Amino acid sequence: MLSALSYNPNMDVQQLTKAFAIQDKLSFRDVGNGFIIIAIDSELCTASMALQGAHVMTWQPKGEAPVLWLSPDAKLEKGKSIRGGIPICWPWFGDHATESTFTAHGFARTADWELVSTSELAGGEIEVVMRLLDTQTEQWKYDTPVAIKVTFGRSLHIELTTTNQSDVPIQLSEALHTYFHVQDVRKIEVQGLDSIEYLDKLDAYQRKSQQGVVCFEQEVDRIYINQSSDIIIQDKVLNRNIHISKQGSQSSIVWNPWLDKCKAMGDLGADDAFLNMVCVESGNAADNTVSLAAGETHCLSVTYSVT
Ligand code: TA6
Repeated sequence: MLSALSYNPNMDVQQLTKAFAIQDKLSFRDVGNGFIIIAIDSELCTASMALQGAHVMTWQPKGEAPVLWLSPDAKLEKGKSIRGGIPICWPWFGDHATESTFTAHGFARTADWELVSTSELAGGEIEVVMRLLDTQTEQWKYDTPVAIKVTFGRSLHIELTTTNQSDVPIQLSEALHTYFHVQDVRKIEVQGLDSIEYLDKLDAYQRKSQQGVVCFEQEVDRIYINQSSDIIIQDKVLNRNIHISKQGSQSSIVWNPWLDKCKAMGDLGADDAFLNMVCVESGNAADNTVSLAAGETHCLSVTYSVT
């Protein structure tokens, strides 16, 4: 049942403000042509989130450098995916398993999600709940509503919940495709993947085993499988660790485009933008595709924190 306050894609900033704003903490902005974002500024953090795709764009705990990376050339336009932040790859990760013409990483990240609720929690965190109820498109014929709950505080907590309301089992692959800000990708280590098997996208998806920490001296594009433990991004220049702790996720994808792909993609902001970002994505992909029985619910959740 839709609550009276559910956002529909036609609500304007004034209507959203009346229904969902939190004085001095959460406001709405139309950044052009009806592309509306949520702006958060609390005692704990600043953040922003696009209604399209329920896309967290920025998150910065007070007193910290930004934790997420957002391209200065990110397109904030209807129907275009946003380069950076946390794109939601759903209901498939990467290229569609059988249809090469289908949108890479699924359609959730450019869909019009509904805003269900905003609230301030006892500890000062700001919680935003959004959902995508109408999931049946020409690329996906199943009734599988998906909801996201984001808790913005000194840590960032995200829950992505899919319910299979169809009467047949579905195959779901997904990822929170998170772009993290680093000072120099050549001077970081991604820890926690030692001895984990991965599919190397840059080598015909050959199966390999990670030796020690992940370092970056060239393009990296790997799907680590059967992997559920915590990951740390150690930034030796910013002298900080970004902690990634997840539930309901058996895969982690590690990606940096490096120079040639960064230039070719053209929306990362500068030829050397790859130096300031790394993707460590928590999801279920490849061997870890989730088979969801009729009526079953699946939740992928992750918490980011900085020390
Ligand atoms: O997660 C890594 C990856 O699949 C890369 O292969 C690259 O395609 C990246 O995602 C970005 O994809 P996008 O569709 O957002 O340009």
